[in-house]
Amino acid sequence: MRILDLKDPGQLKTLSIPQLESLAQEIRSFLIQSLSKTGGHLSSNLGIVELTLALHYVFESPKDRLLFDVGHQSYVHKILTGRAPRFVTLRQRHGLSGFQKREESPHDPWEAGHSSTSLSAALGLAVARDLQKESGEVISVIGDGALTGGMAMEALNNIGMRKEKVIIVYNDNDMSISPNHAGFKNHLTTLRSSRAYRSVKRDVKAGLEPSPALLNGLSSIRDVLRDSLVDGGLFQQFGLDYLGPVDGHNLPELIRTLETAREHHGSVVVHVRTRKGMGYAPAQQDRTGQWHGVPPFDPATGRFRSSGCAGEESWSLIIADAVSRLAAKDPRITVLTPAMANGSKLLQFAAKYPDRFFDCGIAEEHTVTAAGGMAAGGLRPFVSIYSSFLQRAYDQVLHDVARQHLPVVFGVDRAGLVGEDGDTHQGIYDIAFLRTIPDVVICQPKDAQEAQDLVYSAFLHSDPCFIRYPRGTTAAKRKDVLEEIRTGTWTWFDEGTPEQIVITYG
Ligand SMILES: Cc1ncc(C[n+]2csc(CCOP(=O)(O)OP(=O)(O)O)c2C)c(N)n1
Repeated sequence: MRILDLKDPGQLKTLSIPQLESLAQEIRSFLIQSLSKTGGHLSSNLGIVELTLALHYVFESPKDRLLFDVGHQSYVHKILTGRAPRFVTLRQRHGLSGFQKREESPHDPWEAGHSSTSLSAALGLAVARDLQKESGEVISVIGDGALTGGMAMEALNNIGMRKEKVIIVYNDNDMSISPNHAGFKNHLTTLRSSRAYRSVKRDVKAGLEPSPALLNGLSSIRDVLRDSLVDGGLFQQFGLDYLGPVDGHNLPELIRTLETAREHHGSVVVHVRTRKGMGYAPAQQDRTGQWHGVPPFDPATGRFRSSGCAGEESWSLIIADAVSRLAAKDPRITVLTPAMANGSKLLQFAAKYPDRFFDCGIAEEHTVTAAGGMAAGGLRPFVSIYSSFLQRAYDQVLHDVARQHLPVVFGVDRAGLVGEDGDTHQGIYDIAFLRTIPDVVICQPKDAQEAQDLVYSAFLHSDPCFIRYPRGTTAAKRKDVLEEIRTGTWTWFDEGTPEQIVITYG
């Protein structure tokens, strides 16, 4: 089957497993070729090819509603729902969105861009279905990164106590953008060594003679016990039934398990283990997150085609560097990020000061309040956060930080227009909502020197301070010395004519 001929996911139903497997490989090649020209979210989509095929094979979209949390991993879904020919326009003006979009297709029942919303939305859709006596499954595909978001936890808690059926497909690849620093991973290890698990294991062992055959059997009994006690533990504590873990690249196993979930009465979690970047070596080996969202690249060598200008450096790097330099002299400085260490160029700081670096997961609210706590305890936290994601933490900025006059410095990254990620990611609201909060400073540098001077000045300030800076690069002209910029001061650039005055910032 040619990728460009795929019009409707119903076409998959007649395919055999080997045909589906070969289609999976064709989809991977298509993704690599296409994204090498346009850029986009490569790794997450390579990892979810078989899972998306299995979902469309088992369920009937659009009657059954498929929600992809964040939506950055919905490319395979787009291909299977007739949108492959539009991939040349991916993430361009009037082109194919990089996320699910309701106006783009009846197969997109929900849209996002910000993380951890799909479970709440799925519950809402399930309630609407049941109250209006409609049919169809509601299925949310959510990654281990997105599951670190507080909203997802709130939704799990609520779904677990409701009668409306939601199928939760937990796409576990151990990675957020970069490795997932969430307690989830540890949850598995902790439970594995928990007293309950160890005592069941001991009891099973004690009742059996240790012959090799029995020991093999014992391991599978142990695995079953482990899976029920361990992997599903978290979900079962929320009152949810659990299936898995399933190999996310094994189509027959995936199909069987999803069919069981479809026939299951009540909400159920299907735990799927996938490999981010599967099938393309540079992406599959990446642990830093640079293959999560890529610019155009050479598929043969895996080299990114540079989009930067000579003699320029990224705003994020200039800011992160300045924080790092100040941290060398001031041990009170800590850095927090809600899962954006790579994008905000914090990896060097993390390596240099591991005890003072906090990747809090995709948890903006928690990040801001944790920084508030650090400030109340005498530290000088720097919260690096994308403008668009700071929207999530308005109340934490207002209630937890600003109201208490806590000296938290915010690096508001990707402020202004961001381009390809589209409307969900534009950094265009922060000025409006931060201005409603008393006693905070909002500023924006005009060049690299001013950027590092503003970082220096912000740490001298005793109230919250927000330094906005855009995506992209600026001329790499900065001195070694950092100087204070006082609020209420300005620079004249052009005397001009007395009738015309332009006042601006940044
Ligand atoms: C509120 C919010 N914070 C941060 C992001 C940036 N972001 C996009 S995808 C992603 C990682 C998602 O990880 P996971 O859910 O495990 O999916 P994977 O890419 O690993 O398949 C992050 C942090 C976002 N989209 N929304």
